[in-house]
Amino acid sequence: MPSAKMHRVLITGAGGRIGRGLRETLRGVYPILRLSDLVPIAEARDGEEVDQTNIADVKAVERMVQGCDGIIHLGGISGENTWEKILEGNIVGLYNTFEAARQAGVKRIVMATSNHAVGFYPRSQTIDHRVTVRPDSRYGVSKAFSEALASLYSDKHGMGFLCVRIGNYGTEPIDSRRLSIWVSPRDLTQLVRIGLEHPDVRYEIVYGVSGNQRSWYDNSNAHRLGYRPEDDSEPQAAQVLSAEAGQPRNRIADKYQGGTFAAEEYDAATERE
Ligand code: 15L
Repeated sequence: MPSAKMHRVLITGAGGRIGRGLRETLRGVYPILRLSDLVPIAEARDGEEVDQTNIADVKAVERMVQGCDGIIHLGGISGENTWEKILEGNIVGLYNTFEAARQAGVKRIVMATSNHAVGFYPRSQTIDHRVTVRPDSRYGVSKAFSEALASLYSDKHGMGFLCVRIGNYGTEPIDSRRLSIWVSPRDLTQLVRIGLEHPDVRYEIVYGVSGNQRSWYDNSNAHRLGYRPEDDSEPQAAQVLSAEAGQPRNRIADKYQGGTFAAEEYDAATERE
């Protein structure tokens, strides 16, 4: 089992919403945070290194991961997009990152996978970490790919992976769907730390959601690893639901967990349960 001692931790996609959040909540937790993005980001403070890398560029990725013990991989495309963009950021870029990490001796990777890897499960079903993937978009397929690639690098090369199927990250839930999949900054931070620091993580899938009463997930695997969420969307529920009352609805978006990701481009003649 790889040692979980983290000296330098790399965050890819550090300029995005989750990256900017983790930059603050992980500040001072590890001696060095290396923060990388495709675009320029705020300059380094004490205990930080800032880097600009396109993860589709192998040589640049090799430099990016050099000297890192752990990686929080948020880089790539973070929503539905053209196949070309998904291919470059979430398939080629992902492969480059894992392969460079292997060569550089990185011990742990926390992979930001997504609820959209399983977004075609109906909302009527509670799913756990063992279900077959059921992506709701090209983006969701790329996240399923990330889980498969992580499994390969774990089995074949002994690297440790925590694949976090992130719901919706933010300070509060923004709509009725997000009441079920919301994750607060402190709860996601807790999960990320489990991924980097837990002594026994070889290959695990967990849901990156707070302790929401309306959750569609059985997150017992996260609990088994010590996750104790501090937040729940429920206190916001009445307000979120009343703000949404009377808005036009989409049958497919409302039926499946992935919401609009499932409904977009949908043209099946019959609905799969
Ligand atoms: C995701 O995976 C996206 O990265 C994020 O932008 C949201 O769309 C989120 O899912 C969601 O489902 O709300």
